[in-house]
Amino acid sequence: MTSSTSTFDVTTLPLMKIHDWFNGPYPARVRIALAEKGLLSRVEFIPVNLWKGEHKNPEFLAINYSGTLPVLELQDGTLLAECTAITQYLDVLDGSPTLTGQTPVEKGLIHMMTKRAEIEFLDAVSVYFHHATPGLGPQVELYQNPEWGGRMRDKALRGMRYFDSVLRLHPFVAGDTFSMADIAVLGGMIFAALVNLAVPDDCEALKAWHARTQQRPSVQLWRKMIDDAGMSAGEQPT
Ligand code: GTS
Repeated sequence: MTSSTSTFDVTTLPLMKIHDWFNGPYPARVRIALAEKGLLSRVEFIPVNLWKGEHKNPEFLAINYSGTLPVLELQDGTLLAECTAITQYLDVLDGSPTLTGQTPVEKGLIHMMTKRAEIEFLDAVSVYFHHATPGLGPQVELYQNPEWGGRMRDKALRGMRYFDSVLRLHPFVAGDTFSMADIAVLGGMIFAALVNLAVPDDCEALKAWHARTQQRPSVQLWRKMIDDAGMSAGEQPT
């Protein structure tokens, strides 16, 4: 992790706010990125309760037009939505990007694989959740299209097979080092577990990569934040 290898003093950074919901799959991506960068102590988390539809309230839509979490708020009022944009910002703060690539080729590959992780896997699981399962409940899910949701479930399974084939070739999603692309696939795995979408048995490389990533201090810190709240990833509060 950058915190242990860099001389950069994170305590010089102004405090940031993250609007999120503590056990959501997309928020997990930014929380893991924060942990990778050793920045968790510089962040105040502002809870936005998805299950109550707070992300669709006019006050929150003024913060993020898309009505999604997470959102990073800087001290000067700058608002950054989209996990990729937030991760990119966090990664260059210390002048030593570890998650988004150093060279032009690394940057290009990581961007491509992150986008693929979203399109082919994570976003597909999310559409399945919102359209073909009860999702966030009838008060929040005002329009559902179960057929579309079912197609996206199949797409997500194809996505798992694609990433399995990628991980048969190299240890991480975008090559030889852990990156933002791995975090995006982790988001997909977190969401898939939440909706009981099992990884096909023959996706051995994907499973082995997943087991390896669970040993990373960043992933363990993310899980601890959820455990400390007494809930599992994505579980609905009572
Ligand atoms: N493209 C966005 C990103 O990368 O940040 C997607 C963000 C997203 O979909 N976030 C989820 C959300 O706000 C949060 S969670 O479901 O993972 O907890 N979903 C609510 C909704 O109604 O779509």
